[in-house]
Amino acid sequence: MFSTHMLHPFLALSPEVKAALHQHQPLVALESTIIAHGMPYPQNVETALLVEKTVRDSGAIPATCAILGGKLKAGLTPEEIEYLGKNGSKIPKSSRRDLPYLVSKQLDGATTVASTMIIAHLADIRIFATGGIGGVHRGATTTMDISADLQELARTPVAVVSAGAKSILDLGLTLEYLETMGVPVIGYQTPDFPAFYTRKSGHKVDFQLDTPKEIAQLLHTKWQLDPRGGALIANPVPEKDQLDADLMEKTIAQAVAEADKQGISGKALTPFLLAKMEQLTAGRSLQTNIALVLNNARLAAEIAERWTMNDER
Ligand code: PSU
Ligand code: MN
Repeated sequence: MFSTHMLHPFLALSPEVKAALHQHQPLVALESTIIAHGMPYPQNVETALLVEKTVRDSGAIPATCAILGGKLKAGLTPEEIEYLGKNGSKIPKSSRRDLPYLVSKQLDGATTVASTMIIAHLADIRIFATGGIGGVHRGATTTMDISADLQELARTPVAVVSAGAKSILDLGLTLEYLETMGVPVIGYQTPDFPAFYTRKSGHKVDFQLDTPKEIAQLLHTKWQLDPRGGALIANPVPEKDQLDADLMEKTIAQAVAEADKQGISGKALTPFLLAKMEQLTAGRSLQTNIALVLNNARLAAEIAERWTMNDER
């Protein structure tokens, strides 16, 4: 029997991802904005390949997503990952609103959490691992800068495993927004919403679950109740890789002030802040970033495995 993902005109699955779907093997979607805009070359490519390896070692098949030549790709070759990483900011960062243009013009794009969720959904992949999601920016009460990632979590049925979100964002408002949009926020083995570089943000999650099995059960139940919308699985950075909270707060304030001074806004803001943070911490934030992405890849693979075991498709 063929599912709809075989028929979508703009979707291009790698042979490995296609085979995994047919054989009902666990799959984990991965994004590419983190490659092209979230980390410097060559660490971005090394990390992307290591994330894929981690997913495999944990028993699932990785499906790194991007737009290449106007195709919505799920599953990239190492050469394609190298291409995205090497060209970095020359590859447009692409969220939901960018897809029609890039696809109709047959261009390339690095996918954010939002657009990776869209591709994952078309490909019938339910679990997605990243570093941090976009959210409500500090100062959003006047700038209205709210990441399209949050709307996507409200409408597209994919579960996103992240280390929370960076406090370059207003995490309180981000959680309020998710509540309004009906998105469950699950803490993995923690009652705290993590702040990316640190295990705690001062905010709580809605629910704590302690095993991949329980998370998979919650997702099944959620999608039986209502097939729309995703969930956010918050997986704190490992203790040993955590950065000092006070130092990070100072650094973030400095980065945000610098963005303000230079008038950076719109889709350029998040990449600007990420690069600034790395510069201000002399690369230490990058090490933490890599560690937490790998940690998320592992958990996502474990959830995907449980998900596939009781998948009634
Ligand atoms: N936050 C990070 N690292 C990232 C991003 C966010 O810590 O790489 C990227 C993700 O791809 C996310 C996007 O989906 O930035 C959000 O951008 P915006 O705020 O413009 O929606
Ligand atoms: Mn924005």
